[in-house]
Amino acid sequence: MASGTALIYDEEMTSHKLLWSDPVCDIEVPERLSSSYEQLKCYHLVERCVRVPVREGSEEEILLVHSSEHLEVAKSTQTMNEEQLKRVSGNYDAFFFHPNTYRCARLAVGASLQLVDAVMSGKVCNGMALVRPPGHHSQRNAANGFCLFNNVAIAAEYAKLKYGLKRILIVDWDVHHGQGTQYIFEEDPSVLYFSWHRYEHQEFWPSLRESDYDAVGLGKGKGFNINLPWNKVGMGNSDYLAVFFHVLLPAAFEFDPELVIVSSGYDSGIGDPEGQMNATPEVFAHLTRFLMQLANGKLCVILEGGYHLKSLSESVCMTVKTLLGDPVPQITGEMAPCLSAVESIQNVRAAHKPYWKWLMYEDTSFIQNLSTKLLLLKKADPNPSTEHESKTSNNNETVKVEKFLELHMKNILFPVPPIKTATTFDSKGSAHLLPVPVHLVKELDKTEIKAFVSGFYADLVKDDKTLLSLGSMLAILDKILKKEVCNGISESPTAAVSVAVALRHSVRFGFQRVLCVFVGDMQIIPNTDDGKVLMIHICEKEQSGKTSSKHYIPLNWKEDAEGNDFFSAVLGFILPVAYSYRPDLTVIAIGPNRSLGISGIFLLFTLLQGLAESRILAVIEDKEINLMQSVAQTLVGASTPNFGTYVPPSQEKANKIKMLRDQFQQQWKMLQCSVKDGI
Ligand code: X5A
Ligand code: ZN
Repeated sequence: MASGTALIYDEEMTSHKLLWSDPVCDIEVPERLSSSYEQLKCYHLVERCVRVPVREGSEEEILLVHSSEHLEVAKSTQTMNEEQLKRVSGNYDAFFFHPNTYRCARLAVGASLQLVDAVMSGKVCNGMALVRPPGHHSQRNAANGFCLFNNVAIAAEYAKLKYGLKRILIVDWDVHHGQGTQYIFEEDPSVLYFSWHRYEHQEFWPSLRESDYDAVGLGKGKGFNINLPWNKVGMGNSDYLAVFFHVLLPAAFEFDPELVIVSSGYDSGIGDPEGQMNATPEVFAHLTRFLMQLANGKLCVILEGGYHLKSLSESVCMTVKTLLGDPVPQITGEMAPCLSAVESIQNVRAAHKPYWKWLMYEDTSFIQNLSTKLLLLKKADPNPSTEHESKTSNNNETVKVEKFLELHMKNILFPVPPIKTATTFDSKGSAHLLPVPVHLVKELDKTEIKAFVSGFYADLVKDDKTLLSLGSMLAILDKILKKEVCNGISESPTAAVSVAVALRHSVRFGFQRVLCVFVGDMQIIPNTDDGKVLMIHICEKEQSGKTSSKHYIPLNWKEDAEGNDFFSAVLGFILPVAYSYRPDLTVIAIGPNRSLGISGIFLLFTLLQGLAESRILAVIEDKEINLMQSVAQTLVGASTPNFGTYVPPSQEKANKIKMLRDQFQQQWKMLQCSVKDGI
């Protein structure tokens, strides 16, 4: 499998700049590129990437998307004087030409294609291109919104042509609608275009009717254009994540792309004067991580907007750091989407229901008249979702955000241990099956172990085998708690016992929230009454008498024999609950009689790695020892696991998720994806 992250940057793209005064365009400055690159150097990320040179995109390549008229106009600006440049620029909505603009735009296209080549040839696994001018507003025959050529659209057409790709996903997390990209692909079912954007009921630029959620694509392309309009400013981390859980990710897994391209604008980040949103840089680490789970990890991130230099550069760094495989920081902020976001989510799900299997059994209905609903809700719900305050941005605000980010980044960034995964040698010698970069924890001798476990469930430790296994589990857990490793795997003759001890030990250590996902039959339920442990128990049979605690969630689930239908449970339930909870540590245990196949287990491990700063303890019952190697591979990040093809849940299972959502969404608010459910 390909590894490595490409970084493409060329200073020459800073030579395109505004030569006259224009308050609309003056935010698209060369420093956007140079300061992002400087910050990458600062975090020592540049040296960890594979440097790929830029090239000029050829005329032929530009013509994959644009008209020859458009190309000729652009070309003709190279020799113009300022007055002429100003006149041509005036033909477009929010664009400026400089004599070097054409050259830079060709480099921006070429950089994007170099990235596609590096990823598709297997030279690297993923990468980012820092380019100017941006691309996603640019249309077949027009420059628009600081964009001359549509870099991302050309990259997608190029990938289809050169590599014969049949399915490409474009994720446009820029705060503006990439209407250019929508127009180019709206009839094309081979490109799934997703965009969220500040919309404010069509008040916000470019103020198009076709930016709303009901623009789903045309002709054969119906269902392959997904618009999520933000009708309020101030959207934050939880709103973005909710859209990923309840809209983008299920669609993306069902679509099963062969390549993912991000139209990566950071004007959706905090402090941006255009977006006026509140999402902090680490949210981009999480979004990036999710997208890395698709298309076998083939991910091309191409810069679009982003006008608050500090916010932009920190967010770029979070993205590249994540592409490199570093664990992602804990997400900050209250984990509850706002009402307006939930309304948009509900509407886009309703609009897309006819086109997607994953929405087949969801009862979706459109919601209008937000203000009346809001009143009703406030009366009915003593604890309503929060509404964001609208705020105006000015210079003062920009400086405030700069200072905030300075401190914020210091708080959330943590040193990554040099070794990621810990395990112990076991008697059967299965450790040699594990991938290379694991840390082998020294076995303790019996008296040491006895001292170690004496405080725990002494009555449970009946035999040497259990004692030894607890000893090695605790040794591994200790490495995780001391941050010497990120994660670890231990085998156990009785997973339930190991888990009980692990949870107790972590809470004693001082962890406030430990998430435990237990797969299989479990005899002993540890004492979870202190609320410091949240247990999600995935098992085949209904468990009796354990449902009293609100920190014990039984999920009765038997994966289909034919395929894997666990996606809906993970995306629609487990992840939202886990993100609402924000654990300090995740324990995933595989016990006897597991009701999940290997791909379901992969899915759990991979997606839950985004939480708790990637701290995961895996406990695997020794009968399931054959899982060790694949789980270890997922944990060291050596491979992007293949989850198998998406299988939609049966009606019965869809109903189960729906019921669980209704039952728990007041407590775990990231579950909310419709307003009426919340009442
Ligand atoms: C790429 C991008 C924004 C244009 C805003 C014009 N363009 N008001 O973010
Ligand atoms: Zn933008």
